[in-house]
This record gives sequence, structure tokens and C-alpha cells, in this order.
Amino acid sequence: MGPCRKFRMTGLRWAALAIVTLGALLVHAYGTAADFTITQKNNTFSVPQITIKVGDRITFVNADSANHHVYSETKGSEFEIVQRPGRSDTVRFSRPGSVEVECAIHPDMRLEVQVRP
Ligand SMILES: [Cu+2]
Repeated sequence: MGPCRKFRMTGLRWAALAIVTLGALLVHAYGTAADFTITQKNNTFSVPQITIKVGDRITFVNADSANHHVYSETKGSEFEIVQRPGRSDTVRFSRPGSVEVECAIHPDMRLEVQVRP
């Protein structure tokens, strides 16, 4: 019983250590995501360019009195949001690279999202 019990305890400790380490890695990988806000006002994005990291989120706010239709056709980062006035929607960017964001209603509206690895 002696050696066997000792072995089991050691195994449990290793398991506990592994769980704690895994948890720390998960927090590092997913817990540091940042949130950004891009407002659409006067048919313009509040900034023409923004740099974020993989996993970060951008909340698009429609502060105009007309609809906006925000979308991206960048491969791997496609999304589409039809927004009534006052609406806000959040998009998570999970692929590194440059993402072109436009509005289907207002062709002059352009936003470049640089997603860093
Ligand atoms: Cu628009």
C-alpha cells in the first residue's frame, strides 16, 4: 500500500500541476483579448485604419440616422452586418492579416483592420 499510495499522490500532483498550467495557458491565449469600438457617423468610420491582435473584438456602432451594412469579403475574415440606426454589433477577428471593411450602402466608407498574430 505504501509505495503504491505514494505513486498515486505524485500522479495527482502532476495532474493538478498540469491543470493549473493548462489554465494559465488558456488565460494567456484567450483572456487577453481586447475590445475596440468603431463608430459610424456621417457615413464615415471613426478611424480609417486600426491595428488589433488575433482574438480581439471590434464593436461597430451605427451613430447615424440611416442604415449601414458593414461587411468584409477578406478571405477567412468574412462577415456581414446590416445595422439600423443606434445598433451595435461585435465582430471577433481570429485570423492575422489585413481585413478590408466596407459598407454596402455607402461605397466611400472604408476601414482597414490590421490583425497582428
Ligand atoms: Cu453605410
